[in-house]
Amino acid sequence: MIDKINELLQRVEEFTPKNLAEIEDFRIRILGKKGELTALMEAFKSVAPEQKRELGQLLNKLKTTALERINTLREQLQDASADNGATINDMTRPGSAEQLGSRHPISLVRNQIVEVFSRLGYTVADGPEIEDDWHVFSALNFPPEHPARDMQDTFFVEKNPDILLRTHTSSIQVRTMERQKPPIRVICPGRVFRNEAISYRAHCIFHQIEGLYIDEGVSFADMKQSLLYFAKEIFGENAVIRMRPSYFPFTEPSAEVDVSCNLCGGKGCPVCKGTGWLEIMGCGMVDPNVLIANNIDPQKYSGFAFGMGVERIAMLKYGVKDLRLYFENDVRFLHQFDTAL
Ligand code: 2NL
Repeated sequence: MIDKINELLQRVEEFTPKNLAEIEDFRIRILGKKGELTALMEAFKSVAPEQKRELGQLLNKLKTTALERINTLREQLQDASADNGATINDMTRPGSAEQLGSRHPISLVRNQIVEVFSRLGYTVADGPEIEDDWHVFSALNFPPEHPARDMQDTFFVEKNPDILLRTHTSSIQVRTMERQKPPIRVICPGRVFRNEAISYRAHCIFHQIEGLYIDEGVSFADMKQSLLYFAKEIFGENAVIRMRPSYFPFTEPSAEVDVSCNLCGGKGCPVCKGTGWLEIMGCGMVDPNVLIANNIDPQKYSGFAFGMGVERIAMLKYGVKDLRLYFENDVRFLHQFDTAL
């Protein structure tokens, strides 16, 4: 009887079924009313008392092993196939499709903006996020007491007043002017950092794109025409722009650029607050002090520069009302941009 039990145990352990039906057959043959284990249990009743202990333990082991093996094999087969007829080794079964991710809306809009300017002959430049005072402020004509240099607005690294997280991507243009003589035509996308309270319209980390064009005889009219082309490419061919006088330390004269509201066609709506206009960027003619600080002769060269927030452009383009959505990475939000561009 011991031999019979061991032989059955071995068969249970080596059993490799092709489908669920084979498992059921096997179960009936072993554990069914007329099954082999049931017969052994019957025979156990009449073994000699001194053998009962050993044989009883063996039979119990056989029974639990058989039940466990049948259950595991069943689960394996059910996992591998939804239909009962499939086999474990069917290499022709189609794989389960991975859900594809999508580009983040900020990347989509950044790429689109960069692409528009590359058509105008701009090349893309990059630079470090941890910067020094010179590249972020001093080379850009920020006076020593300018409020942007304050701890309140700028993140400093380990309280060192010379090492900071860039607050705008202009530092990339400064590094470009170090490397390259005019003509210069660069577009600089990147993350920037400001010590601001987070709200629906502000975040302490956001994305900017700045552009710089320096050559002989570059005029305000060149800037206006380039930015109008940009606005039409991003907001549609019916877009028009207007410029309002403004102030930046690094440009003179400076302007704020508005585009006609694409949602109401200029009639006035909640997004443009009834004005028909949306503010999209700041711009201006590069201040001669900036040219001098970067070893460019202002008598020979002139240039224009502009800067915009990518989150802001993306909000206006898609009617997103809360900038925080861009940072939460909720796939229900992100997947809406699958086919946007
Ligand atoms: C805005 C305004 C602006 C610039 C950025 C710039 C860079 C250099 C020289 C001169 Cl190297 N100007 N950048 C100029 C005007 C406006 O950004 O509202 N940005 C979000």
